[in-house]
Amino acid sequence: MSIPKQSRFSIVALSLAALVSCGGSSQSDTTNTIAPDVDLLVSAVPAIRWDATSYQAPAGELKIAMSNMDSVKHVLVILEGDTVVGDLELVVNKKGDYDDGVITLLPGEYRIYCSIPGHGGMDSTLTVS
Ligand SMILES: [Cu+2]
Repeated sequence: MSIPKQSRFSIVALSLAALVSCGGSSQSDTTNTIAPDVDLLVSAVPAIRWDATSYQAPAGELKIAMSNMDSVKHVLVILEGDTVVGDLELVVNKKGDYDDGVITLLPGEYRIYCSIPGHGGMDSTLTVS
């Protein structure tokens, strides 16, 4: 299950509002805040999985981000069938790491896959329309 884009942005907006309203000046650079211009967020979660079995995105130029809630390295690539699409390769080495990149996708069915050996379970569907 993926969180609809609208509500994800609302959550970010609420978090920012909360930060501002408490008057703190210690906003940290190390928080894993998702940039508001990300089109698709994929999280690696414990037991070597993605946080959803299917994702959706609009066709065109996409900014894809990966956050690591797991404790091992992951490398996200986009596959069409068994072939890597474009040159997007997102790498997170440890818990809390974040990476993002841009790829242009035509409408179709893709796979969000982790290329680390033994991580074949990290294989979710990406529907671009
Ligand atoms: Cu992995």
